[in-house]
Amino acid sequence: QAHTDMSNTEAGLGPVDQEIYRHLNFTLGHHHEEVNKEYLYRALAISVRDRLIAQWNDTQEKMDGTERKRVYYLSLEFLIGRSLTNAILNLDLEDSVRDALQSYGTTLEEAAEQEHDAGLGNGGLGRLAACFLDSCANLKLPVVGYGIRYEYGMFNQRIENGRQVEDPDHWLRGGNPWELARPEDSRRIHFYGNTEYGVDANGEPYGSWANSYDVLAVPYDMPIPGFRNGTVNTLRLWKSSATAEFNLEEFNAGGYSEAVAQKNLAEQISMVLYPNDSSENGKELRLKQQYFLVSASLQDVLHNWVAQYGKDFTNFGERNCFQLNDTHPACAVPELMRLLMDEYGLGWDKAWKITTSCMAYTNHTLLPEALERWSVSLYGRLLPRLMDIIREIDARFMKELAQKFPNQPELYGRMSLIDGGHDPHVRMAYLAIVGSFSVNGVAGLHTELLKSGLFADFYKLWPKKFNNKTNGVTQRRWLSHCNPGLRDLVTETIGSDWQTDLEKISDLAPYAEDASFRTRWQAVKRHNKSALIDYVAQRTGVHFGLDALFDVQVKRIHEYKRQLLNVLHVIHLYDRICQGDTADMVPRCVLIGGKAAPGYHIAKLIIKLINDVANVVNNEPKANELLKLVFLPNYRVSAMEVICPATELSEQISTAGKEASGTGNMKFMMNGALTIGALDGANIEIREQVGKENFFLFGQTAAEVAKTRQAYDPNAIIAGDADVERVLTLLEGGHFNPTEPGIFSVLTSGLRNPHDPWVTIADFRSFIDAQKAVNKAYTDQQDWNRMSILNTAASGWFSSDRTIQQYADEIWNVKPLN
Ligand code: DL6
Repeated sequence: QAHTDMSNTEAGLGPVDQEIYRHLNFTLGHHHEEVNKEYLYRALAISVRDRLIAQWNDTQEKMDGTERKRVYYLSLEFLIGRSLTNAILNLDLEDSVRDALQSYGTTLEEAAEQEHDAGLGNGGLGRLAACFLDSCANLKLPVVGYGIRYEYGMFNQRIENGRQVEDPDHWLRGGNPWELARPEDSRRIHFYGNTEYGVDANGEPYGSWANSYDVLAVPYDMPIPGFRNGTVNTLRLWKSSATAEFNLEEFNAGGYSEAVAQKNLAEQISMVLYPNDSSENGKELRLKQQYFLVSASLQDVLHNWVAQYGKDFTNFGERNCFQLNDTHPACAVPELMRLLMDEYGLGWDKAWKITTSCMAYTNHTLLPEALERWSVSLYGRLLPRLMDIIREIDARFMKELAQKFPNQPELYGRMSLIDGGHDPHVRMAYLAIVGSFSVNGVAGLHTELLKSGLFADFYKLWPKKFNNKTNGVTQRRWLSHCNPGLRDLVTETIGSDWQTDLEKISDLAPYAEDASFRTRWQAVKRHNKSALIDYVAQRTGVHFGLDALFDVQVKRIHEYKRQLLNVLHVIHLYDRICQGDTADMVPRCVLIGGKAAPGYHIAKLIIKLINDVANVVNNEPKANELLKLVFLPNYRVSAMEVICPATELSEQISTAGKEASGTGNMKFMMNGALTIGALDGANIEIREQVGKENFFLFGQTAAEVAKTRQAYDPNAIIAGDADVERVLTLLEGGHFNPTEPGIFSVLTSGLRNPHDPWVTIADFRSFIDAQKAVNKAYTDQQDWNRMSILNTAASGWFSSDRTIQQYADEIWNVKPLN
């Protein structure tokens, strides 16, 4: 705190209320009687940002003034959400901001609502990157995030007649107070053209990129504040721009659209985030985005290196580490080679040694359709010099393999960076593995499956490269900020250290046995449930009951995540209610939310089904007190901040072996929800931490799923189980959509298909039984609250501070800046 006050005084900053007044009147020129909310938000945001800047400059100076190692987190996605409330929490400004806003007749909550989410990501992978940056700042680690400043983030989702409609998310429309443009650090990026070969003065052969079409990458920096520790790290986002404004001669000659065509083409690159979370899409513009981010960021790092150390790269590999967030930035491997060789004159061997000592790759998926492959012909046309380098890396790798494993042509074919066939493709994951010194998965099971399945050949070759880093989430946003009631109760009970050391939250465990503490715990949950009731009612018109069990599944809509299984359970409950079989039921409000990739028709049909089932269930008088179903539109970071504090049952029901980790599961647990889940991703570790008696397990294991799939007969299961049969009869008979017969037949025939990869029907019975156990447990509220407390108390392992400390110690080998 002393440090902060000092910085503010030095920076000439007055109390918050004065600063808001000054920015409102002078920075923004807003001097109306009635203060507009949008202006008030902006004035407040700038006032808070000013308080970050002195610490930001300090942190930067410390970074520049040291010869210590630095880390760069390269990611096509950073799903930041809102910055205002996060900065206020981290700077400990809440009280003064609340007082200041009171004089304007408003609240912090109302001001915060004015901020658009920075939705620069699809889901788990992008939000993980944001949690990681938060933890790096909290741990004072010299880590810079590099990403793209998309003009349009993740689309806004609306529901029309039960179907998803996508609207563009122009989040920058009102300006963004959380960024500073740094045009002086712009970098030039090449595309197209060809490679020219020659021999240099020393007789060494060289290649160079000729006749390229260039664009500029202009950086915008966002501050990433640590938690009350004087550290503010940087997220540098690149915007694309033309190298020349526009062709004035052409313009004057009347060719208006031709004159601006080049400019538009350049600006397209950072225009919009691709909304696909788990399928590659093969589009040229997407490859442009990947290379654009990577080249700009590597040039930036090399530029800073040369400014500090000159053109001596001897120690570059030891002092820099690039963490690749999935394969999206994997062209960093050939691009660093290119820059070191073509721009700085290093030979292949030196450049390769440096590159492979500073690249590290994180895999986030086991789904084959999500593994990136780029057509060699597209790659070679767009990035000719990189394609040459990839071929050379592959040729040398093949030579190494042949030496180690002679006469195994099948193995070489399997492991080559370029797959064979008449339309060859670059396998980006293999490029990342060959070019990196570390390869990690994101949960224990996921890493084991990578080693035994997808990357088994590489694991045999380089076992030491492979390691696990189980994901985590930041408890600052996902408990302190979003659940102030629980934060205060926890802090009053065990002190506040858990905010920076989540292991300490285990001190709560003994209080699970204290009845008066349980009563207070429950009161907080009910308060949060009331807030969610309002949120849902405003957006859907459906009213949840306060006494019901809040059963929630929010995440991207995907077949493997099995929202469909959740709906089958809701239909089963509805069917029982209609039959009057309600003896052991507890009232339940089921909330499902999430976006479907715009081209993913089955996922969109699942949304339609949820809405149609909701319509019937919510209008059935018999179900009124017992069951509600809602599809909450436009799920995003700020929605989760209202949802997770109020959730009692967290649905983590993916087919075992398909969800790499999951991170929503961790947020719910931290906020005292109980999990119903299969043994998949980080669910396994959640169950280990909290104990099997405090977790509702169902379904087959990954090994059992693999076995089931060899001889799967869902129709036999259906015929032998009256409950599932009734559910399918309702669905197939058009009960939920009599006006559009057969609209869900793709879904029902998928369930009945012996090749259904998600084996939903195989897990139905065990899911229904586990849900019955949930009902039973919920009937005893004392015991439920006890388990809820134990879940929060066991969440210490799932802090991203723990994850990042492991990255720092075991991959990056980097120490905090003090
Ligand atoms: O590691 C973050 C997150 C995991 O928690 C999810 O389980 C996983 O599905 C997600 N992966 C992706 C895949 N995208 N690609 N490639 O979003 O990563």
